[in-house]
Amino acid sequence: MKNSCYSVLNRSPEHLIKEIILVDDFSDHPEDGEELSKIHKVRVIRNEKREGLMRSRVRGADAATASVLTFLDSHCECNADWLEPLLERVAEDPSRVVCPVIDVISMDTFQYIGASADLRGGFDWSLVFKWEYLSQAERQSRQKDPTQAIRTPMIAGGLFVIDKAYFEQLGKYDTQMDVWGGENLEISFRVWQCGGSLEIIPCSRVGHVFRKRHPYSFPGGSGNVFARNTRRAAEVWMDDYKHFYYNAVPLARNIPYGNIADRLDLKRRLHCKPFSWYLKNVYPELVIPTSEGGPGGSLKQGHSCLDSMGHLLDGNVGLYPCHDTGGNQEWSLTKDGLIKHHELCLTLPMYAKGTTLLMQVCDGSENQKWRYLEGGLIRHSRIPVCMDSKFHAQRGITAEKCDSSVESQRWHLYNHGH
Ligand SMILES: [Mn+2]
Repeated sequence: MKNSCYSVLNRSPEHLIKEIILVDDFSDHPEDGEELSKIHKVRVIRNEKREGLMRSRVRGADAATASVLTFLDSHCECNADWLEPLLERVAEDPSRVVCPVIDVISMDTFQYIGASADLRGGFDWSLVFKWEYLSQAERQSRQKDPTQAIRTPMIAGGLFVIDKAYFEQLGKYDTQMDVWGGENLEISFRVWQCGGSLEIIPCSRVGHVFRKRHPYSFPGGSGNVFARNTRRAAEVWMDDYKHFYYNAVPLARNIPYGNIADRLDLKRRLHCKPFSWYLKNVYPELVIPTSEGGPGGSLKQGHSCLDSMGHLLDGNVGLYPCHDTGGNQEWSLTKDGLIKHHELCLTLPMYAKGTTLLMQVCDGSENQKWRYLEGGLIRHSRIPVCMDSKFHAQRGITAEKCDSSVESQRWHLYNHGH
């Protein structure tokens, strides 16, 4: 902590640092803060109770008097000349939110390990952050000019510079998120969709100590807090694409995420673009699971999967323990509502409840059109019947009156390779 402060003070031009605000999130050792507040330019703010990262950061930002904010974690070491390239980008255009390259400081030995600058931040449909290599074309262009900014769909989290007025105009952080996690996702969607941009500036490097585990416990378990925060981000920013997240993380469907009316209001007020715009313009590499020709998937109920049982044309289908290797369990739900097993489509041969579904040649007829609903129901597009497995042992999968409380009608779409 002390070293973090000294690295900021010693490796930045004096006139560019107005103050260092440390937020003590109700730690067990208030005397540490008192000690740190003796350092030149350091101001310590102590929370009255444990607030978590988002509310603490907003509190620190509100207390800041400079016109540009630099967020850092307490376990960082700023490298030589780290600050100027970041401030320059923001001075040129205050809607840029910029990050340094994050080098790795070993948790065990404190060894400083330089990270590749050919990386950017991305994610898959589980909405977990990951580093990914730049495309061939981007790497080549970087070889010509290694100083150029790298556009990134997502920021890793803690370390970035943002114009203070822009941070406020954009709605700071979602202060109803708890503890930690998911806030980087939320701010990344928000910046891009509401007219800003996110960049990694390769001329700036800051070391960060990566912990193997969290230093404190999460109330309700870390998975639940993470899912709650992530749900808040998905519900506000992802429009209908949130269903791909729920398909990838079915448990998240049951986690209450609180009230998001304020955030939706903010989104309207700022005239933010839809998630489809973000996918098309910022992150076209993220594969949409149901697109035609995409990787096949499976339809799961607990540990069982929808299975062709080796039947062919005009055969029925059943449930079988999932083996996750495709084959008879490979299904894709296409954009136009077909449920395909290779060239066959799951068909409702008669418009009557209790009818057994059959695999027939895909012909685009209405008997083959389905809709995947929130909660996992798969409803026929014309009549209110849903795919049900309750008679699978006797008759195969049948179409029954839709009822979201029935386990045998709830299906989770999994996509291989994601
Ligand atoms: Mn950290």
